[in-house]
Amino acid sequence: MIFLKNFTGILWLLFEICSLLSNATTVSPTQRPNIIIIMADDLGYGDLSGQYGGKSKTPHINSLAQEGMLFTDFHTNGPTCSPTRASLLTGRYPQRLGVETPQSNVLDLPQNQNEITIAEYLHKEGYFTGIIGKWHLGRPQKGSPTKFGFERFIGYYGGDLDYFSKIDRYGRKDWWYNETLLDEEGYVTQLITKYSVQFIKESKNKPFFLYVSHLAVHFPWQDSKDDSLWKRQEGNHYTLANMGLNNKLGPHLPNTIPFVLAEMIEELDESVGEIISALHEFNLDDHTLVFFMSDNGQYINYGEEWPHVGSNGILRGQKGNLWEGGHRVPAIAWWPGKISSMSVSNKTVMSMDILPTVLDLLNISFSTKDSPNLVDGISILPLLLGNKLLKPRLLFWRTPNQKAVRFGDWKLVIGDQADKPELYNLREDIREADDIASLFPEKVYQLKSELEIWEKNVNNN
Ligand SMILES: [Ca+2]
Repeated sequence: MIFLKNFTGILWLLFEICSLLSNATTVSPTQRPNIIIIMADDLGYGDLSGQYGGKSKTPHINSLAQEGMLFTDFHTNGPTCSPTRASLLTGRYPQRLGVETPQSNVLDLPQNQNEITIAEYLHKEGYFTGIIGKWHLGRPQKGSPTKFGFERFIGYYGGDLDYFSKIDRYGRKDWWYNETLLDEEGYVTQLITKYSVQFIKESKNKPFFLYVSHLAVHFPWQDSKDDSLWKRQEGNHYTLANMGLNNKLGPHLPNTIPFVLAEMIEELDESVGEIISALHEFNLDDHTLVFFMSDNGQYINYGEEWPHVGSNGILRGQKGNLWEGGHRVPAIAWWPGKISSMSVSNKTVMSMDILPTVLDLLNISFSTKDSPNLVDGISILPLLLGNKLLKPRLLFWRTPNQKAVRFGDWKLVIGDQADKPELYNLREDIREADDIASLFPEKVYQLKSELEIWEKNVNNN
């Protein structure tokens, strides 16, 4: 009997071990990983050095890529700030939230009352949640991050900010601690870094979700040493003509990154380095998943005054449009011991995939406050943890000026002339230089039909 009892015990033990091994990606409540999203603003596909081939010095971001997974085919849901940020936080197409352009009120719109942000999901699970930096999804007080799951918000509500005076484009002070205006000296990139590290330090004994939402490298282009130069002043209204920074972005030489932008990128890189150092210092590196990404493509030029801003590498187009340069961006996932180092993924991933991935990791079901809803993104956890294939899927983009649909290597872009869609095969023509629509009328018809179905679907939601 004793033998049988022990034998049963051993079998049970083996069963438990097998269960644990088969559920290696399932996370127990006591081992829940921290989640950090580091979002750069307007950082282009060709702005970083290393694998992305840019001219700036980005050793820390390059290390992040070497220790984790670098994506060559990562896309933002919009070619501008707010649409991408809305999709990142909700896992849904920004069109479902009624946002296709940069705008101040998104999550606080009446139609979006049922949306649940990634911060709300994680806060409910006991995570300490914070956003440090740019929000751009609502205005105080009704549209504050603290109304959407973030316990701490240190940053700004608008689309951009003077890096020193903290004045927005409308001449308003816009630097806050939750709903209270802060009057604080300092260069914004460095302040975001300081508060992010502080947040990590404070929460090192409990799981946390930290959204580090950088101003860098959005205009007005100012590097940390330019304290004495032009600054926005309270009460002045900064229009499209002067939202940049005089002519100090230069030298405006083709195929180089302007000095000021290079400095800004290097400051961003320093920030990533300090955040990773903090994780090492507090022994959090082996249970923290870090996503680094940009929110849209870079400006190649910003009108005639700034003819050479940044780089989208060999991609066509820039911020605001739906050729690849507008929405294919740098992205890296990092989790030592879980994500294989030196991985490079050419799988197509979108910003709306982050929320379903995190929910998958924590075994949380997607839901809404009081009605059935749709998650548009997919979990890329199998890709992150095993470099497995993702199912082929249709992907869509839309702005007031353009629409695009992608399936595999094929991409259809429809612009002002709706009767003349452009068709590209991205595997053979990543520059989108050869419109082959006339050679593949059936492919054009098929993708256009899928786009129409999608538009009807998102317009009704
Ligand atoms: Ca942006």
